[in-house]
Amino acid sequence: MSKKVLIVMGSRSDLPAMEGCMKQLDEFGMEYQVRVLSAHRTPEAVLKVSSEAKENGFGVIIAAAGGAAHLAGVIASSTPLPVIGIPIQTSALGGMDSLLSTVQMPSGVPVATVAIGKAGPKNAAILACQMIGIGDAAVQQKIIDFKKAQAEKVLADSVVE
Ligand code: RP5
Repeated sequence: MSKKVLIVMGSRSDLPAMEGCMKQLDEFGMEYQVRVLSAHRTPEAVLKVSSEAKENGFGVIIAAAGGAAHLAGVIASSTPLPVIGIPIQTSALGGMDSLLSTVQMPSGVPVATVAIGKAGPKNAAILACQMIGIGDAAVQQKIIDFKKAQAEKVLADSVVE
């Protein structure tokens, strides 16, 4: 059975930004669970969910937060699973705050950080499937098909007149 993806976001206010992530996982037919938990408001709950994620059948964790975005890093501290961090765009600082606090992890605790803005959540979903696809040929085939279709779409519209 394929491993699931665990999505954790810091607030319900992150949900609209995260729709592209869920949509992409749906398109791959990937099973996932979504939790709203905060590194600052509910730290014990974050650590419980992340430390139990592997035994609960998850293969990758996607963590999205904005501002002082410590969520992905805290999750990465407490699981052997790969963690993908999504820096949520903020009104105060445009998401540079989220990006730097997600990406600048200390040595030994990596977080694979994707872009601020629309591409980030979608790419997090694709990257999660690529990771799970290493050990699951059916999932990897979906990535191969996706990339082929994407390239064909670009090539079909490559002449600008
Ligand atoms: C972060 O603070 C959340 O991930 C969210 O992006 C930001 C604002 O949260 P709310 O005040 O809207 O709940 O922890």
